[in-house]
Amino acid sequence: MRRLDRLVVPAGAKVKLEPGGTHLMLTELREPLEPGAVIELGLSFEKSGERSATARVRAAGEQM
Ligand SMILES: [Cu+2]
Repeated sequence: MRRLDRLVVPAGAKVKLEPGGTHLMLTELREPLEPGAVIELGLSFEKSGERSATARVRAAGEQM
């Protein structure tokens, strides 16, 4: 795994974030995440500003 400081998303394109590929890794959490919970993520884009997205927490190794 290699940390990216930025992820380039060309205009009009989609980038899929998923386990085993490019993914988000949440670190330094204030509390543990419970599988099945839905969390809100704050995303910061260079040109389109702040956005939010939701994600369902999956157990490690859980199939998509
Ligand atoms: Cu990772």
